[in-house]
Amino acid sequence: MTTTLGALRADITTLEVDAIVNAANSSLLGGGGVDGAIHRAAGPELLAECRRLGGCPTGEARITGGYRLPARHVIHTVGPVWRGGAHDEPELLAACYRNSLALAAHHGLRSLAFPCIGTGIYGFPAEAAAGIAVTTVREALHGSGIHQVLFCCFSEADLLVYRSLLDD
Ligand code: AR6
Repeated sequence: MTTTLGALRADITTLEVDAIVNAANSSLLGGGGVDGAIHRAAGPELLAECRRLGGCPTGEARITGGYRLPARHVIHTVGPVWRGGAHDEPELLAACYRNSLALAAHHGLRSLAFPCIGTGIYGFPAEAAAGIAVTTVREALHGSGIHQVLFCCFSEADLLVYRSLLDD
C-alpha cells in the first residue's frame, strides 16, 4: 500500500479528513492558535467531550469527535514548550506525531492532517520541528493502514520547508 504524504497551506478546520490533529495544551480545555480555531469551528460539544478526558500529558494524544468540523475526529496532542532544546523537546515533539498516528491507526482512520505542532505559542523552531514531523511520520506509517497524511501549514514559509523535505 502506498501512503501519500503531502503539504498544503490551509486553515486546518476546513479539511475533510478522518481526523485533524490539534496542538492542544495539557488541560485539553482550549486555548489560542490552532486549538482556539478548532474549538470555535467544532462548537461547544467538543469542549464538553474534552472535559471528560481529564487532560493529556505532553507528548501523548487523545481522540474526540469532530462535531461541526468536516473532519470526523479530532486527535488532541500536546507539544512541548520550547525551553532551549535541552529539555527533551525534540523527543516529546516526535512522540506527539508517533502517538497521534498510533491512535488514528487504532481507530481504523485512513486520512490525517497535522498542523505544525509546537511551533506557534510554544516556540519550537519551525524548521527543526518540520524535520522531526516528516521523519517521525515516515517511520511510524509502516503497517498503520493510514493512506494519507497532510501537513497543514498556516504560513507560506512553513509550506516551503515541508515541500522541500517531502521532495527529498
Ligand atoms: N490552521 C492550521 N494551522 C494553524 C491555524 C489554523 N487554523 N491556526 C494557527 N495555526 P499554535 P503550539 C498554526 O500556537 O505552538 C494554544 O493556546 C500556527 O501558525 O496553535 O503547539 C494551545 O492551547 C503554527 O504554525 O500551537 C496551547 O496552549 C501552528 O499552528 C498552545 O497554544 C501551531 O501553533 C500550543 O502551542
